[in-house]
Amino acid sequence: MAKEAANVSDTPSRSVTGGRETTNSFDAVIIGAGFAGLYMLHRLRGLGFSARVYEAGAGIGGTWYWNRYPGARCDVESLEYSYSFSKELEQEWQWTERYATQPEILRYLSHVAERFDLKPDIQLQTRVTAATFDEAADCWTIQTDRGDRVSAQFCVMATGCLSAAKIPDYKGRDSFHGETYHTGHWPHEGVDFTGQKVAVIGTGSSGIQSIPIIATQASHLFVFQRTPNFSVPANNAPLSPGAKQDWQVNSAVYRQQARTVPFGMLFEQSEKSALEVTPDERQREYERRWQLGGVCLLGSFTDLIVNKEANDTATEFVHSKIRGIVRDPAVAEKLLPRSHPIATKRLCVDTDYYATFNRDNVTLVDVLATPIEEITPTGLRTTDAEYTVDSIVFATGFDAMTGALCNIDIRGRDGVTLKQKWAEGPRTYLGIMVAGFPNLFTITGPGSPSVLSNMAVSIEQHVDWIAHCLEYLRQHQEAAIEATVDAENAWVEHVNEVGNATLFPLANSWYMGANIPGKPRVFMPYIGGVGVYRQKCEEVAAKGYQGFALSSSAVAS
Ligand code: N01
Repeated sequence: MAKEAANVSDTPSRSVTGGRETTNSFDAVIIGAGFAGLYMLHRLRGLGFSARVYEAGAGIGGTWYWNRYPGARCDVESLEYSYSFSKELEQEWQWTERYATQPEILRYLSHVAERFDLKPDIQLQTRVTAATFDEAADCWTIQTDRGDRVSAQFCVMATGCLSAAKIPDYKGRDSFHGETYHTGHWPHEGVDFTGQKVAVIGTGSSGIQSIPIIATQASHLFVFQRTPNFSVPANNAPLSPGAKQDWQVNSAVYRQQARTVPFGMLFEQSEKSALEVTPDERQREYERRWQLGGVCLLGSFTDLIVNKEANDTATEFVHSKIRGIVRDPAVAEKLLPRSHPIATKRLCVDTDYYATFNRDNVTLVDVLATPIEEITPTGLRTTDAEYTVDSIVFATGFDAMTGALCNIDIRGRDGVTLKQKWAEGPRTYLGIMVAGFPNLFTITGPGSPSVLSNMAVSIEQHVDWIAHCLEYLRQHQEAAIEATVDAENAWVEHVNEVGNATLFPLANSWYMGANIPGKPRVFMPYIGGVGVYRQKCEEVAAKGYQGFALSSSAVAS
């Protein structure tokens, strides 16, 4: 690290093990080597900070390393779902499809890691188990499951919002004699379901992407659906040479737009209310966007996520589409989402999802009407019937946004754990820092747009903000930065106020923590919009990190 960086760290102590030089002190430890961790490492190294990345996986890629289920691909257009920090990287990388597959995204991230020589500072197959703040030294002690114990002035959580996979605690769960899989921990060698009877539990994005493909392999597929979900067609296709060229020429303009629009995505946003146009006009607009494919349906009108009556018009439209695609009216009826407004759970983007229920080898099981009672040695038993299967796929989601953070024993001031601090729901300032946890940063943490945005855009914004912050501390010879309780309280109140002005709280979604029994019901992301949020973060920094306490001594007040 740069010597002039006063208070940033002492000279790291070094030792040599097995011919490899090791050190036990860094300016920053970064946890996770996905989109966020890779870019954070690149930025910090560029500024002369020493950094070590710990990654639980045997390879880099984060969510794209783990989620290898059939059909896994991005639901943000690949050109937009990529880093913007390097013009050269952007010019040399060629996406092949409108929505990139998981293998292609993983290849991209490997290319980034190679191109920027990131691997020497990444330790794979190492799970961070604990991070403890040392108040006397203003630094973090980080421990791993491989026995590492290192200190770092800054600890950056790049652990992802959807990385703590969740399998429901069914009675008899371990008694099943066949194979079980979770979409978020898919075997790297792949799974061939040919000739098998398969159960898929869950119809969120992962289920909706994998079901059409598993259906083409399985002798019979049983889809266990608790909540019918809204899905729109991807209309995926190879990227045309024209689209690629347009992006190469205009990417700077597009990137800048993405940083300012509400969701960080470039789909067209209408300026009209759904209620101010005629039913015909509304229908035409929804139809146009359905044909375009992807989440652009959400931009049809301004009020879809704030006005139930407006939202109902989009719901009706999708219902009519489902009825048009699914031939059996009874099955179509079961697939109609009615319990939540459209978009208040993540809008899914699919290829042939609803049409899959026209196949003879696919059965939809409504487990809201007939819940799963137990997993048996041969399959599943609902209150209505017994299903014999060879494999069970859990597409049952994640302990989102807080799970990966709280799974690590993170202790801030006075030994208080993050889990204790967040017992009633996550509390952060700007979604980046937490009062009582100095020098700990949470990339796309709860209270930031994160999962409601193009993650690539939000990750870059957080990483850049953190990098500037560390530079500022170095320049001003400050040792610690910590969110004040007042600023945190005001931010949490703001996040809640903005969230409560929308329809999101009406859904039992993972955004609300509703998918985890006992988790507090709090709307966790910030729905104020990517552009607005960025401006707020920039203002805070421009005002000398307003709402944060900076200290050059051991203890921040
Ligand atoms: O998980 P989910 P996911 N009994 O939580 C059901 C991102 N992602 O992995 O709705 C029966 O959405 C549950 O039912 P219910 C994206 O942000 C992106 O699919 O709780 N069913 C639901 O149907 C996404 O939102 C991409 O009633 C149970 C399903 O399991 C997020 O990851 C691709 C159950 C879980 O759906 C998570 O998606 C994939 C139980 N006990 C994921 N417990 C793309 O980029 C849960 N369920 C395209």
